[in-house]
Amino acid sequence: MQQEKYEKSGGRKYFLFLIYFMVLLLVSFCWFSIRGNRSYPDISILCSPQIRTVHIVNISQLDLLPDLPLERMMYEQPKALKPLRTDVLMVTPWLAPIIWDSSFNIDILNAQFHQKNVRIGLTVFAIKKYTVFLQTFVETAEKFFMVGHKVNYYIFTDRPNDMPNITLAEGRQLVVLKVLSYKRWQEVSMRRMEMIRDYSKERFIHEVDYLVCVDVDMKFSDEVGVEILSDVFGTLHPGYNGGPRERFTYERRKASTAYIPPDEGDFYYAGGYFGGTVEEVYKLTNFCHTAMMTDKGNNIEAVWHDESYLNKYFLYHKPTKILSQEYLWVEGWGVPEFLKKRRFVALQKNHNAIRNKRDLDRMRNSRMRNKFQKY
Ligand code: 5GW
Ligand code: MN
Repeated sequence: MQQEKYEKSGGRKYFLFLIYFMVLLLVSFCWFSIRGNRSYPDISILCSPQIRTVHIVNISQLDLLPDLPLERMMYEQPKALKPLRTDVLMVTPWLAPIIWDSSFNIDILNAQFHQKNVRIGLTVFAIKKYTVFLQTFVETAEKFFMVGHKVNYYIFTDRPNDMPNITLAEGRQLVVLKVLSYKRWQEVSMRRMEMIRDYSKERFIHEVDYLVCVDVDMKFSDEVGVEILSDVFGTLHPGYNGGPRERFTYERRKASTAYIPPDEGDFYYAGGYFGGTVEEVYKLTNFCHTAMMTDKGNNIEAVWHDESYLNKYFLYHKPTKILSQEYLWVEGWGVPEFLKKRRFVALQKNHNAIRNKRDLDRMRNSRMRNKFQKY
């Protein structure tokens, strides 16, 4: 009896299990078929775009780089075994070119820079009586500076009303930036670094690609074009042509941030002519201004002011291009054999008319006079 009961209940259990299994099978079949049906349209939609998506993901930035070939040009073939000049150094030990006449083809360079639609800012300071230099400066720049390119003149002055009215060529504009003047002439000269830095951040970075920062007591007398442009460039001071580094008038007091030891230094760079991309000029001017402020806090001022700090900067941040003395000469000086062009020359200043009596007393040890005597 018990055996029979057992068998009966075992049979029922088996039957129930079978039904349970069938239901499970049916439910999972329905589930999969519904899911399957639902996913079909998804797959068909995704299928072809998926292929495209995969394709887009595989495109690299490198595939999107524009190809900008130059047009056919006729010019003299460069010769690998024939140096263009042998009388001057044309490249630094860190392979930065030094720009001398007949070392470049301006047509090739113009074509390259026109393609980039380059915009150049020329900064100049005319504080107090130095506004007298503006007319000649801008007029000669119109004739010789970056002709055919986009140029913004940035004139920093405390006397905006002194700005002469000059008609500019197309693509060029003049921006007058009103700034405060400083009592000491050294400060007038040095604070240029701070102002160029601040305006680079605020304005220049949005308006131009390169900055060229120069003295105003100057005139252009030959072409100055895109051959000068590079990430960061300095200019050989006209007072030094290859003298030994220990004779350069670098700052020699260790207490100054501008200090350069006698066994270091490449060239003596002029304070009145440097430039580069806005980013690089920002870094340079920020360094110089910060170093000046550190020194000021320690009651020390470098011997040739902004020029000393610039020379310190270039010692450990090598310029990517160097302009020869063609780009910074002095009116009335003789013309040495190596100087084929005088593109930008310092005017002989009538010191009495331009500078204050008090300034003149302090200028007895004038930096230009001192340096010029050494030439
Ligand atoms: C005034 C007195 C002595 C020295 C400089 C100034 C002075 C310079 C000034 O009264 N106003 C002024 O705008 N500057 C700016 O600083 C000019 O842009 C000037 O070109 C620059 C450097 O001064 P320089 O040109 O007299 O300096 P050096 O070394 O070329 O003789
Ligand atoms: Mn000057």
